[in-house]
Amino acid sequence: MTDLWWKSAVVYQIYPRSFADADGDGMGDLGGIIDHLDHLAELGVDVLWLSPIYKSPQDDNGYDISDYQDIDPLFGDLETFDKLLAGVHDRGMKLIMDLVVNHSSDEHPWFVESRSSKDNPKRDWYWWRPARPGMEPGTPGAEPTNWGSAFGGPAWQYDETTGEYYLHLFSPKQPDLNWENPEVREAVYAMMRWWLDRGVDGFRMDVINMISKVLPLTDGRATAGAAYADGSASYINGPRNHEFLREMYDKVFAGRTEMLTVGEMPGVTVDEAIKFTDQDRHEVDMVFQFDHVWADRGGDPWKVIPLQLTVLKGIFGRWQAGLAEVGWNSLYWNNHDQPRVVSRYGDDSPEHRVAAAKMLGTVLHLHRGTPYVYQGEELGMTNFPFRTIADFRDIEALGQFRQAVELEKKNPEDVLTVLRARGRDNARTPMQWDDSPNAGFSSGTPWLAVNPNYPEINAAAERADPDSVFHHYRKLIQLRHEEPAVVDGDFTMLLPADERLYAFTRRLGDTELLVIGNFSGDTVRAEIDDAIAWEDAELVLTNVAEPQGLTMAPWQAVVYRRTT
Ligand code: TEU
Repeated sequence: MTDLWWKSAVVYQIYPRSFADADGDGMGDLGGIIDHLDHLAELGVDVLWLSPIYKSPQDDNGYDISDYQDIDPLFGDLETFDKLLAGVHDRGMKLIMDLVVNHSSDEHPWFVESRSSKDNPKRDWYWWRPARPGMEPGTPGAEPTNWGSAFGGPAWQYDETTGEYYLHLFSPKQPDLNWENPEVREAVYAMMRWWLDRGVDGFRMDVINMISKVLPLTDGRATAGAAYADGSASYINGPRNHEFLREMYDKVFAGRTEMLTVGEMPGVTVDEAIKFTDQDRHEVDMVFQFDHVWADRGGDPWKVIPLQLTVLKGIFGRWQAGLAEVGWNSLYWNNHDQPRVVSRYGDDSPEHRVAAAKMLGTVLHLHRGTPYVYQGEELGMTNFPFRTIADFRDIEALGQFRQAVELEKKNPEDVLTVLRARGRDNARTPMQWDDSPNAGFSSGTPWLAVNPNYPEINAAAERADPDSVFHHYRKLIQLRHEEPAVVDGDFTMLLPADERLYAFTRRLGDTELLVIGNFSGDTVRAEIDDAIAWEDAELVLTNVAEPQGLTMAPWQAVVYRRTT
């Protein structure tokens, strides 16, 4: 078994275009990250994950890559990257890159060649198919399968050069790479080795459970009222997924130590995740599952259903139990695709925001797994007050809005209500550094508006305030570093039927931790076995000035420790 240093680590995700702008063009960059490394060192995180900084037409903010081995001029250059990497390593942190290889940009030279003719040597590097038999190529409904793409519209783009279609599960500017072709895989592995040789410490792998497709590609099940069918049965956890990741391990990671690999896997099940993260199988160290961030959506994509705490606890409980013996969990509330958790599952009103943000952080970080903090989460940043569709920049929001309103005839206000609550731009507004203009993010015009609450919510104010969300996150990270029961303790869910309290214990040897979070604005007594004894235990962490034992104030969190 290799060393599992990442079990006690906390990862911090940076979305570079929204983190800090050093050159005043309104767009975050590598220089901005370098300028703020001390903020991250003070927070105490062990690993930084950078969302894509490679050369890209920026159709999906860099998740469409046209050169995997260069930096986009928006962000800097390779020399600045090396400086950043050195700055990270000097502070005892590691740096992992985003690996986006389910698809490339349509402007990548591989795709430019591939589309040029049917007999180009790179033709088979992507998924080309003729029109549906009997249909006129390029006409509505002639797509090779009936699948919709993640960003609205069909998953196939007609290309006049050769009269065929190419597959794009995301934007038309993100053609899917054909992983069946060994040359594609070798090219990806070579590129990965090049980054590791440069000194990076691993990868977060974008939609890596979509790289193996079920052959032949066939129609998905259509749903009434939807313009396109869901093709996911043909590409989620496909038949060669494990084989490809094992091959990647052998050809890229074997023999290298202190690496971290995390696979982003929408729709992954517990059973599959056990296999993906079983250290003996040599695939990835951990996966990002989605169940807990899909807990507020039902069958109708254009409805937000209020969080039911019992559902959320059921999901986490299942994942904690499933990966208890074999495998490992990643833990996250936020990333660049998710709305801000304090607005989503907490309460972002002035009265409760700080307590709710700390409570949510506490509950998450005390689970078994590796926690991820997304930029601004450590400040309790909130969703943005979007008004109209014109306020959004995200290709997903714009594409889905168009499909829902124009093709599916949904009520635009209903669609907007969901985008306001769940849209990805909520996470992408600029990082709030201080109370100067543009929150200290940029001296130019930010590419996406700054949240107007920055005079109250910003890093400078929080670093100076010992009771801030920032210092609470710092303590959570420190607790993981110092208390082995947080890392290795087993997990037992308590009060599974309670709709307001989230309670569990962690035990390692004779150390036992009790964690309770109040997901409500009510004062609630935690009726657990042993309550009186627990009230005499050591209170390791809380978020209220005058804790009343197990009588939980609104949005309160407690962590107790005892030795038995
Ligand atoms: O996201 C994958 C993914 O499943 C998204 O569709 C996500 O579930 C959705 O956007 C939530 O609203 C990854 C990246 O994280 C995302 O930023 C990219 O747009 C996408 O892949 C394509 O690369």
